[in-house]
Amino acid sequence: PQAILLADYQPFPFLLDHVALHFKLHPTQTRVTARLSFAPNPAAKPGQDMRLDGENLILHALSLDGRTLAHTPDATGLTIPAADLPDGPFVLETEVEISPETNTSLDGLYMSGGMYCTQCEAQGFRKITYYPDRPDVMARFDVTMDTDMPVQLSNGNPTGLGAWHDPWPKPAYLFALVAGDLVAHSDTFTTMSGRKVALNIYVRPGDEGKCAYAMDSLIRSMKWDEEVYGREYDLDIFNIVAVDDFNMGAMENKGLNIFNSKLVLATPETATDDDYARIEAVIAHEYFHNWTGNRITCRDWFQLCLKEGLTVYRDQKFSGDMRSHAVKRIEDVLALRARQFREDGGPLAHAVRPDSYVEINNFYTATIYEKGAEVIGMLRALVGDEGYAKALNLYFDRHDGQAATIEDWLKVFEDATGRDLTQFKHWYTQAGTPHLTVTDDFKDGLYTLTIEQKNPAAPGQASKDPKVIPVAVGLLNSDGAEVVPTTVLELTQERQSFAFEGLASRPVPSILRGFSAPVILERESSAEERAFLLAHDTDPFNKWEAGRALAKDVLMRKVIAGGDTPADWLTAVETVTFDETLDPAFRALTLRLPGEDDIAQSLHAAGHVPDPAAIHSARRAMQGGLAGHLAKRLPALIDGLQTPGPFDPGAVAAGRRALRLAALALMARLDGGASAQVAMQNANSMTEELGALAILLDVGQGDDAAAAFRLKWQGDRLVMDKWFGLQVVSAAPDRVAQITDALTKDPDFDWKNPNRFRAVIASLASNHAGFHHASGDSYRLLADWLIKLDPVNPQTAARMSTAFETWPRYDADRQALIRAELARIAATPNLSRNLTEMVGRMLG
Ligand code: DPP
Ligand code: ZN
Repeated sequence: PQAILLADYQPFPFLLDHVALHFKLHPTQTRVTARLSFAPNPAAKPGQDMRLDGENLILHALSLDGRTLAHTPDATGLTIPAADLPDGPFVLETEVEISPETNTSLDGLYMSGGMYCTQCEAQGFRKITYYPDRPDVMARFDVTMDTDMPVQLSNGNPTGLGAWHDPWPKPAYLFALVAGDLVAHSDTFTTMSGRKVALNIYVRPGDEGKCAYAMDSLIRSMKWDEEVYGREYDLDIFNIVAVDDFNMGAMENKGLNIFNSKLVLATPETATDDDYARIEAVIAHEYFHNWTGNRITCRDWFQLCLKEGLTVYRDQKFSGDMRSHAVKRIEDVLALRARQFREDGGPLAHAVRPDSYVEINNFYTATIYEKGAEVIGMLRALVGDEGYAKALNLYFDRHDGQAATIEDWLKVFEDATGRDLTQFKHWYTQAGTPHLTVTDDFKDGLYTLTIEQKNPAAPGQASKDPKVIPVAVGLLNSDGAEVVPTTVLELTQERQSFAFEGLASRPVPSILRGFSAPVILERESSAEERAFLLAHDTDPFNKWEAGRALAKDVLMRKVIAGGDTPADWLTAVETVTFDETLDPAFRALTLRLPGEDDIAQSLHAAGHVPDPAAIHSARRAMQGGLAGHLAKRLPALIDGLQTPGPFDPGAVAAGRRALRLAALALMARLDGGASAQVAMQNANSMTEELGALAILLDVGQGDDAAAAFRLKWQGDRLVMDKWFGLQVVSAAPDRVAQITDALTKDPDFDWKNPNRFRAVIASLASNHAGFHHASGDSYRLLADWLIKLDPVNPQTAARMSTAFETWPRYDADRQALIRAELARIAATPNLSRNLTEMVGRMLG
């Protein structure tokens, strides 16, 4: 397949003023009529052919200004030669036939649980009708439909049953249509200018009692975007629909967001605290896209981070405001390191704004999203809050209604603040995670920090210029008092020194506060210094980070050289765990040991070859040592954290549950799971029920509990996804392939449903020691399933293939095993473009 290059961008030769669509819905023979009103684009070279995208369409009629045309489409679209096109405006009309029921790709118009629904980002609209399916072609839409379904939805405002008018010009990827037997959970929102907006969350009958939290999150998001960004909603109605079969988390279609049902439906009995937090975050994310994505969209798909990085940045801040900024930041950085640093350090590394792709769906990645958000956080650190606010206002003023680029985005910051961002742009164009090395010196009251940056090579990018890196630093004296408050140092050279004067004694530096840049910080530091920062740092992120770095040092040393768990770490963790002045959520995070994949990543970076089995046993031994050390104090901690009374999904109560479960997990290492059994029996929330079950499975005492859990939750798809996933995640390394294989033969393993497929097959990859078992059984199993899924749902198959991206870390035997599976996938006949590209990049 041919790569598409950023450098080849050309505007579409025609402007599309208006689109009228009519759908005669039928499971296998839907007819779509499209009336497209075009005019020549003055910004493009005149006299060009018109190329329309179209896939899997049966063309029944084609006419231009009422005259029938006889052009024959090819496999990817339809060309109308310039000679057949008038000089001025014209109307092109098509009628095509499509088959939603047999569309298993969940891309375009498809059916899920008897309802019609759509997913058009990035390029699904071309499976609905012939169209210039690119984000810089923006048009006003009118939609009508013909169906017996009681609920008939599309974008914009309703003008009758199944008739919709969207006044805001939009690209086709934001189109949506839903028709089904649905019920609504409804509310209203009055905007800052006093307009009343109808809000509906549509679900299948029986689920209407599970929408309250999503609705509450939506209302809070709408209010937040008014208060913090001055952005008001712009239609009379905002609809959300929950569907069970969905490739992504959710989709921001104008006025009609479509969500994976797991990110909408929640009750205390069925959803965990993590589910609640994700629902809140994703509802906000999709709503925030209304301005950052929809009103201002992307010129082309290379600019995807323009809307995704910014919208992730916005939803992270929203969640921080709703919950705890410190805890949210720690969680975001944990996820960034686990997913983005992993990606950035392997064969799939790519820039936040890539300059080439084969299949755009392969670029909905942690780099575009999460690193894209980090880049905006850095920009804000460099220009300040006021500069950021000015720049964003200018962005909305200048680009509203446009399809913009990263150049436009940076220009807005330059114009609003006067700052030159030429060097900053490297963050968008260069892949790879920078490494910072810090050394320090103290003499006669002068403290000097010397920071060096190294930008490692990435695929297609060998040498790199230094980046501008905001490094937030604070200094503490030996009593733990802060002598220099947080200061942002701007590292612009490869090696640079920063001086602090007038200090009475050698300070302890707290570097990269708040994780001010997405970099790997390398600094030789003693266990004493880390423990000191864990006890005294005023920056909550770095306080946690000190504890994590300490735990990581201990764990890595244990993997490499074996030996006991040092007492200074045990004491430091104990102090935090029982410090009642600290947020329980923070204490729970401090109790969490670095994950096995994280240790493998760090060992590899330090020049070792990670042994997954050794990492697994060292980590378990360290947990066991911690449990033993805290033994006497655990029961009181567990009892004291009980949360009686009605379930409260808020962050404070969730933090208490998290700490209680962390303590129960340690306790299970001492009592064989007896306390967890009791907790499971008395659980009054899914968080506790599932958490206790995970603990029991982890200590090998969960079989009966898992069977009982299944009986109880058999009828609830979303809860059963959790059940499936947990069996795999908690399986002992030498049993994981066998257990996974058995689960795939379960009658409830509906593998065409992405949530269920992910629950089983993606969990296989997240059981680090089990996935990398020396037998290679798990590698084979994953490859078998990717090959099976690919013809049915290439997007999900390709996404899941990233489990293999870490192969270069491991020993020669494992490398050979993984590469053999990748080669086997690559050799499969008729492999999708999606999976072909992924496997090819991983093989290098
Ligand atoms: N629906 C996905 C998201 O919101 C893609 N835009 O990020
Ligand atoms: Zn998004």
